[in-house]
Amino acid sequence: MKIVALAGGVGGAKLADGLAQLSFGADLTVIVNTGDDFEHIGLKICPDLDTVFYTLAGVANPVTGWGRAEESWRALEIVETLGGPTWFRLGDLDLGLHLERSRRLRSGETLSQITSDFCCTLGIGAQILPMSDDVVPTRVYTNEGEMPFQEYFVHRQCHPVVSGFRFESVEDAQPAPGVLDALTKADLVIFCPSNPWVSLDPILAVPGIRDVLSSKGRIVAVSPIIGGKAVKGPAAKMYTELGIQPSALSVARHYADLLSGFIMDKIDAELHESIMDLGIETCLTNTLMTTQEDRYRLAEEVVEFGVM
Ligand code: FO1
Repeated sequence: MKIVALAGGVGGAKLADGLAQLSFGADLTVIVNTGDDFEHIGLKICPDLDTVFYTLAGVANPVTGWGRAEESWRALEIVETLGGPTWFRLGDLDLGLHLERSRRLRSGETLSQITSDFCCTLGIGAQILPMSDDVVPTRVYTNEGEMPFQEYFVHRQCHPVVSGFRFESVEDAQPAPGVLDALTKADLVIFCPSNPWVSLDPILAVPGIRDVLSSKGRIVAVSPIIGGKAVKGPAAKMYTELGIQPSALSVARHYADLLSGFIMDKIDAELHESIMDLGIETCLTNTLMTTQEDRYRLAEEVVEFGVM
């Protein structure tokens, strides 16, 4: 069976990891948001791509979810001593990847080629694809003006009041090689539990992707909102500021035109009927992925439900 997962950062990476552990791991393609990518201290940083990559390679930092396990921060200490920017924390091991990727990008290789090579080197069986090789930076509209995503999210810790997002130049972007083909051939497409507005919307905005998805019968989404709260990150604060109730129902409504099924936590059982009223089949289960076993169990349940 061919499965395609659309993923943003930590939540998406965890479910993708569970899917990769299923016996058909080699037939898994993960399409990853690159709207969060930016240039920092002269290097190209691809936070969501790297979170998926490190998680599937089994080397992700278990505390933060992003960056690497057993990290050290000597280089960052020197940057700080020299008066450079340290608000975006790049560890020594992590820096190795950014240096090598930046070098190859400068020599003219594409992000998808480089990602594919890195996956092979680390023995990742699943195919990880950036949504596009083109640069499509997410810009955030706030009460303090428009700003780049990482400036808002990490530097300003989401304090500015957000009123919307735009994905710069997305209309001119092309899906990365393999993206449309994987979606066309997929038996099941899974929207991972990532923030719909900032992690999956950039992917859906790349020309051609939504068109292919519109013609697919089997698309399921896993809610990143459990009991009105985001599992990780400030999604609930964003929702409130955008005038959206932070709930699994809002997530289901957001994707309603594309979904055949929706997986949400048992704690949100009272929303079940409202989601069924949208014409979407729902599955109630434990969606919190605390352990490695949780990832695998949820992945199994999502696939079983999705192909039913
Ligand atoms: N998130 C933070 O909150 N603080 C950081 O210092 C930080 C550094 C960082 C370095 C590499 C990387 O791949 C990710 C990093 N992230 C950091 C996470 C990341 O920027 C966001 O969680 C995503 O962009 C949202 O999905």
